[in-house]
Amino acid sequence: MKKADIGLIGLAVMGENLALNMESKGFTVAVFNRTTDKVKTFTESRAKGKNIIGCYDLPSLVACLDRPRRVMLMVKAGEPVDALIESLLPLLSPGDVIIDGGNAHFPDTIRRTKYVESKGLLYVGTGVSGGEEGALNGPAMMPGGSKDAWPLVRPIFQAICAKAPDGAPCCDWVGPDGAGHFVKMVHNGIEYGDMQLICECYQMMRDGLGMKSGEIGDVFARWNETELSSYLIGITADILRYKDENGETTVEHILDRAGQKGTGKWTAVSALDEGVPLTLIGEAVFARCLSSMKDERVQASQLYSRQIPPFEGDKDAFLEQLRRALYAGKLVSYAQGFALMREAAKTYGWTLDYGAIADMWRGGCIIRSAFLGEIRAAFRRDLDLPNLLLDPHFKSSIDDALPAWREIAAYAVKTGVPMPAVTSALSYFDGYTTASLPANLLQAQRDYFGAHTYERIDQPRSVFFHTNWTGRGGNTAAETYTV
Ligand code: NBP
Repeated sequence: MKKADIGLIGLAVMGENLALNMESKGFTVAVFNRTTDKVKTFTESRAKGKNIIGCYDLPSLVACLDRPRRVMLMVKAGEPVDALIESLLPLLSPGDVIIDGGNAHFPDTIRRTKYVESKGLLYVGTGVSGGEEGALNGPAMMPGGSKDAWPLVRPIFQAICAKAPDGAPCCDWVGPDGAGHFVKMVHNGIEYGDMQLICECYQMMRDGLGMKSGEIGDVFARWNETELSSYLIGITADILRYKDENGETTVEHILDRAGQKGTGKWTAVSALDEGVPLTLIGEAVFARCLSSMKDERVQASQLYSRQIPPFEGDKDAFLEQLRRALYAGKLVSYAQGFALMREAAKTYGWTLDYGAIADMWRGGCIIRSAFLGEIRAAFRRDLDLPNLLLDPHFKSSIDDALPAWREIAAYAVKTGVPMPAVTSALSYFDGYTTASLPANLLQAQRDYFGAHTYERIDQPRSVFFHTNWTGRGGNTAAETYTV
């Protein structure tokens, strides 16, 4: 019997669809699932008649595989991955590859790569984005881990992944150990930001302009024809126009409590660890937390009841301003996300190709958009660009959008329509583009109460001074360090 090209463990939504995708590209896939009924169901239904071999225990799965063996895990992230690695290690041989395609937290992938390599095997932690449909028809894939594994997994990954509009595979080697899962985590953080920005525009149209869902859907459909063209804007238009069997708009019946699985939070925590201002994604995570406090919000809304004033003005002109504010907010979000990757790359010793990352995200994944082509171009112009806001193309985009962005932020603040991502993005922009911030006063405060010292503008950097502000303190300064 022909041996399988790859083994796939975990037949939930992602695993099943990835197995079918691999098979459709000519690979033979051996599959296993902890609850073995699912193997039977799968092989007797969707996988019936295909080159998919159902296995009912791990030794049988491993025995089916061509060497060097490739085993991909598509199971719940966390402890199940460690448990499966432990079970697989005695069954595999040096040179075989274990691949984790789930949403692992990147420090786990760093640890697992070291561990699996210490046993003589190779390890790949790959981000897979695109949900159910992507898994079946072509996801974006962000692999990292043992570099020697790349030639072994590349033919399969680049066959099954999405292709960008110019045909380029949306999968390339990202870097060592946890680099792939880190980039996938930032992708998910950016996804949180994009979704939040879109939702804020929806709320402004609904509550600020008094528009109905279908009409708002039409606006998003029109925006999808502009530089905002993206998967998320497209599905937003579909959702807002979707009606149930009673002719009612489904979105209006959905409870406004957002769920989250943690990748946005990880991105924000990583930004705090790296000292990178990632305000937009942070706001997006907190906006989900705030939304989940439904009962408290209802109570507070009664205590602080307010009427959003009816909109008076040129609605079309306002909508165009809103579109520009969304674009500008999105640009800030990506600028912050790429800045985070740059800092993390230094911390973890990765060499990341930011143009290639933007390239990989152009197809298959949830944040796919025309905009990513512009980001790729910016990094092709300047490989070492520290922040997308410094790129000449994006500078002119921001110049175009800025008056509208300020109008929308001001209108939101004045009328009480919450737009935390749009407004905090503007605050970040204003801070980032201000040469002199009030941190001179802040340093003085720190020195006053804690003798934390300060640098002077008339002295070289890293020379520290302390003032005895009250005349009562001594001249001893605290250690100078940044945490
Ligand atoms: P889930 O994340 O819902 O995981 C279910 C799978 O994990 C089932 O096959 C289940 O087996 C298996 N599993 C669990 Br739970 N505990 C296990 C254990 N201790 N040992 C072995 N298997 C175990 O599935 P999913 O939504 O297909 O996602 C798979 C991975 O891909 C996750 O890491 C997820 O975060 C990631 N991901 C998901 C999406 C998406 O859109 N759903 C997108 C991108 C990435 P059982 O049948 O026996 O319970």
